[in-house]
Amino acid sequence: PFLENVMLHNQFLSGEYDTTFVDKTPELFIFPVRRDRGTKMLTYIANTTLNGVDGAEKQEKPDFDKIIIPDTGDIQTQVGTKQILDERGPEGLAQWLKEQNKVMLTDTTFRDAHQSLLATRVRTNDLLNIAEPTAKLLPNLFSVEMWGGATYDVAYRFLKEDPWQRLLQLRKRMPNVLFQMLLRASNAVGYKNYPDNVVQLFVEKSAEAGIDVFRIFDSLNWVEGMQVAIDNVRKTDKIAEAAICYTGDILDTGRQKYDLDYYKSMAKELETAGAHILGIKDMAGLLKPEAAYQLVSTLKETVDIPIHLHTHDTSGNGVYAYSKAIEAGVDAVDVAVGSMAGTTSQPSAQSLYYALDGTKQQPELDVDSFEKIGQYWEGVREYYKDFESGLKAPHTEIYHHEMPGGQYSNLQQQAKAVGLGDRWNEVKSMFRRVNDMFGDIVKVTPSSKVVGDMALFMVQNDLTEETIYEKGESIDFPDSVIEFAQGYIGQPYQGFPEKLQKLILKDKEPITVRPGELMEDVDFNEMRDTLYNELNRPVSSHDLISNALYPKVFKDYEDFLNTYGDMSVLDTPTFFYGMKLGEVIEVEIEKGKTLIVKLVSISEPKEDGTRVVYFELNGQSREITVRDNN
Ligand code: 3PY
Ligand code: ZN
Repeated sequence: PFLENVMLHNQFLSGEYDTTFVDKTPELFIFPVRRDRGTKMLTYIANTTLNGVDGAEKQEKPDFDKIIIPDTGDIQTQVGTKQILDERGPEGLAQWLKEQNKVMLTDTTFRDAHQSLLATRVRTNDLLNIAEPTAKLLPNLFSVEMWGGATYDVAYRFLKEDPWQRLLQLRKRMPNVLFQMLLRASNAVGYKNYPDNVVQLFVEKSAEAGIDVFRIFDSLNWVEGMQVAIDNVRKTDKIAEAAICYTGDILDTGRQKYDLDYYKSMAKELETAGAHILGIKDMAGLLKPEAAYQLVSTLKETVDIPIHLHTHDTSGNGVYAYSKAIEAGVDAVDVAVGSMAGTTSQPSAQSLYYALDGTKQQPELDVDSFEKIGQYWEGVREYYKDFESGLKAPHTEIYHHEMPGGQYSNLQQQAKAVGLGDRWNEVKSMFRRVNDMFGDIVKVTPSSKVVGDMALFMVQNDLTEETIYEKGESIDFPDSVIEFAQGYIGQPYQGFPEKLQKLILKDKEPITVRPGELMEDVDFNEMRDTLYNELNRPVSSHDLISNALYPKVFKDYEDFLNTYGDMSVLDTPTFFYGMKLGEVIEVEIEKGKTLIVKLVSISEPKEDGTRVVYFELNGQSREITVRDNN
């Protein structure tokens, strides 16, 4: 009754309320649902058991080894970098980082590592189980990268869970270490530029929900495109880590577009733009060891702010590159827990630790703790084996195709989906060819997606560079390619190749200003009213943001919730594979409320193609009828 009173209060009905309360305690606003939660959940399990998880082929549920969560005994959570930020502010924290003699580590296991190895599919449930042990066992980390990049979209789209809940729940369990996210500047966590007030609200609410370090980059290294994001992060008193995306090869004197001077001047610009930390984002792992040494030494002389280096270990040279960067004085580097490291992911924390034995910069950490946490991840990784890229060893072709680590497994999935699985080598070579056709551009989300889309398009249609120029007038290019040529994701360094741009655009006019300048602000008040009517519940600012960023994905997620309820509570094998006959699982649907589910039997198909799936739910028989699509 109390809640109903609140809900019927005219301030709620008119939508004029402070949404912070709704943002932080969404569980208070979930009402007795029309169909009970148990039935919805059984329907999901029955459906997945018979038909497989949405979009994937049905598979027998494998027998996974039991997952071992490290025992933290009576270890208390120690204060860490989060408390330094809270006490000294972003400038104080940056100063502190610069003063450290030992290299600091960011652990990317919760974000980039699985984005790069497992197509971003790791579910919140598997993160929550290791969150507290990570906070307790690794209190000396600089930060944990756990949000942003592709995680936002994938959470809603494929995992059917709320990325904001992931952030809030992790924050509760990890109060001592800085939380870091990857922000694609004006593209936020999407693939296109959004109006400035969307970026502003996104940053404000992310900071409020627990993000401390915003690594901001522009997919074309266009500093003008980063300013709005940097300014908004600064307003929240959190850390603006503005990043340079590293592309090409400064050691290759035959390729001068991106030379040391280019990086120097961009670093200076980012410092002037308000960066607290300078990021070097080597998203494809192209930074060779000697290049790392030269780049970091030069940039250390160029800027006063600390430098944080990110790489991918695709070539196998990651630890060597880091050790040269550390020799040159880099302040922090990104690593992943060993069993989630290597190849397209970050270099292994443990490997780096041992590689630095005998040096004064060796990070201060308990390497055995990393090993224990690594054992957990080794088990969990098995759940996601269908999403592995198949890359089993160092891959030096990366120096040729330059595909970002986070894109490799995704583009491969996309290629398979359009029937180009067996022409993957061609797609990779085409990726590089397209880069050169576009004038040698920075390739990182979303510009890398444009290059990937164009490469797939060309291979699929048997087009070559020559035929593009011959037949370009009559070719309908992919939408993302047209938007890129229009300037909608920003301006590439030294401009677009004009001839190709004209072929792609035909009679469309390109823009040369920041896309945000031409876009109207989103009217969030109006959106809140519309959503309130559609969703029939109070609308949080998180809902507004998701609806502004991904309207279709967000609506599909809401539909899923209405049909099945919140399935983030399921264990991962059950979420992906359903249940086996006779199997019993426990599901904690909310704190202190656990359902015990047994799959008893499945009937033969009926004439209408449905089967009855017989369960026991807390000892009571339940029948669910679902269509068998096989
Ligand atoms: C992302 O934008 O998701 C990336 O990881 C880019 O490297
Ligand atoms: Zn990365």
